[in-house]
Amino acid sequence: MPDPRKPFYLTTPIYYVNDAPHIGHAYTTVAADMVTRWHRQRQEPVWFLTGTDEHGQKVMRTAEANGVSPQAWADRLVEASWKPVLGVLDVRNDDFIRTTQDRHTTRVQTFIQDLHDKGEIYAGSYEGPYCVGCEEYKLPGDLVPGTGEYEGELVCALHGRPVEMLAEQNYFFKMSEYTQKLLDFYEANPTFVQPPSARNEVLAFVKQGLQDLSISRNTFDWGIPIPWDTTHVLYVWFDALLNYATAVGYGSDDPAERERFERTWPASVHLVGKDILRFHAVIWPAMLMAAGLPLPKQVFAHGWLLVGGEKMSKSKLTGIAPSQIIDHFGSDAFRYYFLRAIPFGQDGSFSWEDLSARYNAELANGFGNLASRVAAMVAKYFGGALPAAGEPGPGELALADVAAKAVADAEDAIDRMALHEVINAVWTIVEATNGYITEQAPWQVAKDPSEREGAAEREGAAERESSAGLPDAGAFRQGGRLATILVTSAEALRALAVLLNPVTPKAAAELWTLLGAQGPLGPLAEQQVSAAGVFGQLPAGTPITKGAALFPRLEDPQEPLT
Ligand code: ME8
Repeated sequence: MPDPRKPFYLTTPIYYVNDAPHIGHAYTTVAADMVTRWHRQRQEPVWFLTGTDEHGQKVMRTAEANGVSPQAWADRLVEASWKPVLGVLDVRNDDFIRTTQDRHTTRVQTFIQDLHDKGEIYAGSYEGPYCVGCEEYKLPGDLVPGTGEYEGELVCALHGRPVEMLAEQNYFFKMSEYTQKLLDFYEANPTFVQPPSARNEVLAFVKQGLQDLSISRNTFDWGIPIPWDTTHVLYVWFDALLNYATAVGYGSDDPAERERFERTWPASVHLVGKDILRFHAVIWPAMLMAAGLPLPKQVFAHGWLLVGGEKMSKSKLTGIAPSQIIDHFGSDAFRYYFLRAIPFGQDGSFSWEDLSARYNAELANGFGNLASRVAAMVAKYFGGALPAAGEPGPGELALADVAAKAVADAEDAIDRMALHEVINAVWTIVEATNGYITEQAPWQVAKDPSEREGAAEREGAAERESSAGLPDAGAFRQGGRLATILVTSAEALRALAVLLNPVTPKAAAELWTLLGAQGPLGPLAEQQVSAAGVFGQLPAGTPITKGAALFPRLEDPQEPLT
């Protein structure tokens, strides 16, 4: 039975299959995974779509260079690289669309025929510089003087390579008619394009006035045929943008699929890199307006991963495969690092040194060690069973306040797509709990004879003297200070497991097991974010186990480079 509520529907770009994924692609995908996992942890219905963009000249030329058909090339790359990387990154997408699938191609034809029938498309001719890297006709202002082997030529600012002059008979979409409609829409929907820097860029671009868009090509055939003139194939971007609608049932003959589209569309967020902002924030809404379909709620453009100060890319040989990092640090550390270290929406530089330093300081020493210490103390003083807490004192109340505030701040930040702020907020619990344990010094409290079982009944200094030192496990008093400190610390860890599940799902699951929380509280996935900060959930007697370190310290962080 499908959930009748409208899902939180989030998409990543569909990636070109001309090459294998690098950490730039992985960055968008793990960000999307964190956001959708967070919404799931809120117990909302969620739909998370990713996939591959397989038509166009870029893919066709790569296939030709490798001596295979574009379809065979795409099949190979999708199966060998693009699908497996999702597992490597620990990503839980609900669907994976390929633009060569029938469900996409037939529905795209329905869309384009509809636009044609509505008088939104006309035949014309176009001549201009085309960048195959961008799959886009360029405006004169988009080109820059080349350097090195391209000295004296004008090149694409993004790819640094010469453009090609194309002159073609094409079909055109009357995009110029949407200039004012789009400006009105942006005005009425101030959060449609985010962050503000992206919004400003889009506003400035559209205010110059839009040109009609060439949407077909007839010099090659690797694309979706135009239904009323099969000598043309559809422009790859028109085809690609439609994936967001076709994947959830747009244009299907099947009533169940049509119902799914009604229920799922419009998308809540299209998450993209800033390189493809205009396609998503200008062309796509104009296409939807022309078809009379609802517009997505938001296009969020994040910044670029830079390596050596430049946008990381395979074509410039700065590409790093996700597995180069994950084989050494693990998928949790990969996700945590990129989502916390780079303010989401801004550019950020990747460096092995920064990654190693954060891994050891924050994940191994800050978080992992906290879990190990608490588990070890419950084992040592209470035989591995969580004791009953006593009345909370000021230290306990302060820590519970930190947790409650962290939840509120993280919830606010996720709705603004400030992913780094979400993690910063959650991390206040890690820091405050480490501080609380240092301050409360449970190992000192354990030396206090009044903490021992039966202490109230015992009499005489001599007896107290004789049993000083470390009593046997299980000999400590339920409801005492030591018990209260450890229960409070375990409650902080419980909150962390829930709140970090979207970011570091493997460590969160291990922590849930370590805390023995499944028995009394049920599966981690079913815990509500909003209740995570409320202390007092783990009952006395919950078995706490000393597991392996969540994030073992790495002694040789440079290893992957050698
Ligand atoms: O543009 N830093 O596909 P693509 C951050 N098929 N993100 C990066 C990045 C970097 N250095 N490099 C790539 C396409 N990305 C089209 C999309 S959607 C209807 C069609 C990420 O394979 C970022 O999300 O070139 C960027 O927008 C996307 O990969 C481009 O992937």
